Amino acid sequence: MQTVLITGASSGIGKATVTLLAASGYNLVICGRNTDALSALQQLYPGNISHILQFDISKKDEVFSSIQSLGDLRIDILINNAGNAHGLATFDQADITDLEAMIDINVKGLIYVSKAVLPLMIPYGSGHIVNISSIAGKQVYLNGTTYCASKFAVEALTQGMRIDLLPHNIKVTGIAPGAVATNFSLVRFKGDQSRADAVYEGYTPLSAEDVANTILFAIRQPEHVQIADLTVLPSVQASAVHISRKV
Ligand code: 8X3
Repeated sequence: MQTVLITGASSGIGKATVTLLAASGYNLVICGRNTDALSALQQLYPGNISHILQFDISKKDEVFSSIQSLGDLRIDILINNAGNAHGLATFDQADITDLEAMIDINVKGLIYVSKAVLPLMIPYGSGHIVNISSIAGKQVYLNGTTYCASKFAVEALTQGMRIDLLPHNIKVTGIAPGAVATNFSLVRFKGDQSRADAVYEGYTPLSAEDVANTILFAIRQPEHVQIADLTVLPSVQASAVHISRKV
């Protein structure tokens, strides 16, 4: 049974991926901040979730000590899923703490987790890292400058890791979803439900399960096949800002 370590596991794309991968026969190490939600998930799939790790991805020491508690457990697949957006405003108007949070979580957090997990992958001679990016990592849009910058960084990290980890036989996949109906927008708009709902009005967005399916597709390719880069959009979305809505 292959072991998958996934961040941001307690909700959204992470939770849907845990559910799908558990049902598909993987063993999971599920990571997040919300222990109650992680424990509830483990109770649903006790045979497929061997470990729960509670840490704040933006806190370097927490990330390293938590992952080091796994000892020499082999991690076959790392899914760097945790990430979010804080605010939607022009660069001059944006709150500096929001901008820092996005860099700390989406970029530095991904670096911390990857650096902490690699010693559980490299000695075993193979591995696979899946980085969840965004359409915002492909195109910059109005009001999204620093969120987009954080996801452009994820794209660069994905490309660079693929080069640097080649001698270690580690595949690296980037998955860039467009609009996905999760609590992403609720977090971005700080709990403003009507503003969050408006993001997904008048069309069918992707579900968290749609993205989980894409992740499963990428990780269950034969050993000699590396999915480098996938952008996944709702059928009516053509770019970060072009969505055909029926209103
Ligand atoms: C989330 C998608 O378009 O809001 O990463 O940036 S978008």
